[in-house]
Amino acid sequence: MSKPQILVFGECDDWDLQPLGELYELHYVPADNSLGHLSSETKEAIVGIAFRGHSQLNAAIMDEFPNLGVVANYGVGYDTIDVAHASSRGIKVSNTPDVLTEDVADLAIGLMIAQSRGIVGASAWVRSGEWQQHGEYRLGTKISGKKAGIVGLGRIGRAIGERLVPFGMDIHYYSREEKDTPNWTHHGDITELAAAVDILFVSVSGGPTTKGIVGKEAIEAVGPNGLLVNISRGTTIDEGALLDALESGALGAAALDVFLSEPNLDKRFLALDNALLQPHQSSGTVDTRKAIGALQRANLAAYFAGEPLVTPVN
Ligand code: 8YV
Repeated sequence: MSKPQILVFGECDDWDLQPLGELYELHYVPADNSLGHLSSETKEAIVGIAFRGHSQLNAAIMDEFPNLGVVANYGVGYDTIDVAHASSRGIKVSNTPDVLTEDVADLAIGLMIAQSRGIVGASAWVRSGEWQQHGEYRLGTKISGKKAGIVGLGRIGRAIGERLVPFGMDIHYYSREEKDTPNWTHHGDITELAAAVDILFVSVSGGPTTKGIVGKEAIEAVGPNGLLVNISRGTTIDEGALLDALESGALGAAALDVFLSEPNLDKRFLALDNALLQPHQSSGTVDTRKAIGALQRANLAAYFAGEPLVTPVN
């Protein structure tokens, strides 16, 4: 029997391509996301998409494939996929929750410590010989015992909170509804949360409902001695207001893994010495990336076996 034909959209590690190729006939999308190289026969034959990355998988792209039945996303966030359109066409969509929660939360904690203690700049201080020439590096900010706020208490937000407990931190969070927590303080307003804490973590999922949810007022409420950590999506913060506040000192510091127009981030970020910048790598460990790929394949396998998806989105 011939293999089902699927489109590999975005980069794919060899350890994922190999098992995918055993089960499916693979077609590829080049880096510019163009589809012009695919003949109309191929487009008709494609029944699934293994999707990865942060470009748009919109209605127009889906409609190039009349027999598309499944989109298996590599990642927990599916803000770039038009799920409503997929549902309207009966296309099933899956994501990869849980398997990356720990890595993302680990990086959030790493960013907090690295930025508060100047770890990246201090390393450069040693390498450049400035330690010998000028002595001690600038002093950092203590984090243990401080107040931390988490915007969004889903899987990742909760995992961040759990990691903050051993630091003796007083934990506050924003979510629409109050959640069951070990004495963490709920706020129904993000600016109020930001004003109550020293460090603000942003961990809501992306998409239209959270666009700019952390606005100018909230950013400024974190304050000149505060730290803002974003491991969610660039869209969740008003990026212009964030840049203004970092430039003026209205916000003390930021540690950011995500940006609005990544990887072509706003050049203003590059001139800031109070911003620690990361290349959207919070799930970027070999262990976790292999687990994400395995879950993506498990969803494809379930679809082609006629079974319910393992981690369905719609
Ligand atoms: C992806 C992510 O795994 O899961 C998500 O939503 O943002 C990432 O951790 C990564 O970007 C691969 O595309």
